[in-house]
Amino acid sequence: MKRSYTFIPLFLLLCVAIVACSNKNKTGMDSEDKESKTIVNVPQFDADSAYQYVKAQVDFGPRVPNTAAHRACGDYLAQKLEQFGAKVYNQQADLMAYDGTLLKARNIIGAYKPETKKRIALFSHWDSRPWADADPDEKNHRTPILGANDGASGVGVLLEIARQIQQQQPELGIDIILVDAEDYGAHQSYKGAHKEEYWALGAQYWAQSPHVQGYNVRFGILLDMVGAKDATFFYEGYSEEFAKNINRKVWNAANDLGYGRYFIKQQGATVTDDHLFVYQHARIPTVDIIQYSEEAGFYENWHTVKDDMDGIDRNTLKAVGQTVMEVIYKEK
Ligand code: AHN
Ligand code: ZN
Repeated sequence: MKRSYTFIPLFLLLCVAIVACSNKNKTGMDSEDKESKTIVNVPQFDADSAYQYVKAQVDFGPRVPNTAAHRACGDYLAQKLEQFGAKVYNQQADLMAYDGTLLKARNIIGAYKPETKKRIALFSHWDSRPWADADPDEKNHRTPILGANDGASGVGVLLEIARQIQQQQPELGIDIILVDAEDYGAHQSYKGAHKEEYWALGAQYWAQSPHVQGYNVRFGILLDMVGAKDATFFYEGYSEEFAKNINRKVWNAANDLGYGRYFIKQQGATVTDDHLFVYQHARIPTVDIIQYSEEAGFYENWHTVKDDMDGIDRNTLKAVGQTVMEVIYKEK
């Protein structure tokens, strides 16, 4: 008699377990999860959130190296990456500009899953240009720019991606690399040679001495001027040369998501930008998502005093942010 009391609950438990298992098999969830690894839920990029991160940077004023606004914004960016759970590295360096000015530069790196070998790097420059030397009004040619699109837009998208990563980690390790002193290239009026190496000083420094020894990643994606209304992004020339397959990967992802009106599958300009030096010095194949059109060239308010928040459109931030998330979460 005593034995039957223990036998009955055990028998019932076994029945429940069998039913549970057979139900799971009927839904197909078990086998699907194991067999087709391409099924990943990519989180939804929040464009309102990204917009706020763009605005927060612009609210500091022009982020020109050696200014208080630049220092304060650098602290803000490092603090946000920290808050979003990244391991944060600060690279401080004195970098010589084309005119001999020593720039107190700071690259800010936020690393997710720092111990993982399989990695992707996402880049954007966080400084803004010291002069609006492409402004239609010559009186503005010595005025620093707000760089809402040229600078803050890419960083705003990356901060939102950092926030998303904290909530749901992709399989690969992700490095968010905010480079400084991209936009200190020679003033338009400069009479000397206009060298490529005058641009992207922070990226050149990082690529020659990365934040960790033996650093390597599969590929990189650079965001530059990714916030303007109706922006178009073409295959950039150096990206085609050094990272053609990554260009296809990103543009295919964008088109699959329905962002084909932004991501045009045709070659556009060749642009001296951070990704060139990342490839040259660190051999990391990196593509540049940068606004360009055959009719208008770069962003219409590029290097003018009008590169402010009025030019920032949430729809473009969404197209770029969701596309980058699609790429990084689907990578195995
Ligand atoms: C040149 O004008 C050669 N390169 C521009 C790179 C850049 C500046 N991107 C944003 N601002
Ligand atoms: Zn610029």
